[in-house]
Amino acid sequence: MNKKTLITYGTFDLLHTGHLNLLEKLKAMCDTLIVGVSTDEFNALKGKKCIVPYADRARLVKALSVVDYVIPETHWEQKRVDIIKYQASMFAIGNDWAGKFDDLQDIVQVLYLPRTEGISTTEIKDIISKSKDEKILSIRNTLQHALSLLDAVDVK
Ligand code: C2G
Repeated sequence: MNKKTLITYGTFDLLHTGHLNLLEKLKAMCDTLIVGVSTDEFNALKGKKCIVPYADRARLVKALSVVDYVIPETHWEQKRVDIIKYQASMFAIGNDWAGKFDDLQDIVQVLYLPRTEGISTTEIKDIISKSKDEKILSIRNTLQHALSLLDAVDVK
């Protein structure tokens, strides 16, 4: 029985369970899962600024037991070349991209899978930045309280 290869692409910044859910689903559909991880330069083209540099994002994705190979994603147009080079029979990605890669249907089965709700790299970044703002506010309040105590003390 011929081995089925599936290829997908992504940034995978701050790797989280939304990414893992997708990759686990993809691995369940194939024998070999290839993941194209967007390089930092390509992310700049996508208008994305990553927290985690490419080498670490690729290493983390490769460390997942469901991932067989990781390749760099350096430009939009490489998908067609990769699909032929790796003889992939399926291309899959989250449905936030629904319809965007239908042009590949002449050479591969194109699948869009539901995203995991309630988690995203953006939301994680927002939570971190919010907690940082809260910490700064609490330090400022503490200092203001200390200064008001000092003002209240009669300094002779
Ligand atoms: N994803 C998901 N659920 C989430 C977040 C992400 O299923 N809560 C999926 C996305 O749909 C995508 C993959 O995880 O299939 C990687 O997500 P990103 O790192 O955001 O990838 P993206 O920047 O969309 O890059 O050429 C394609 C692009 O490289 C895709």
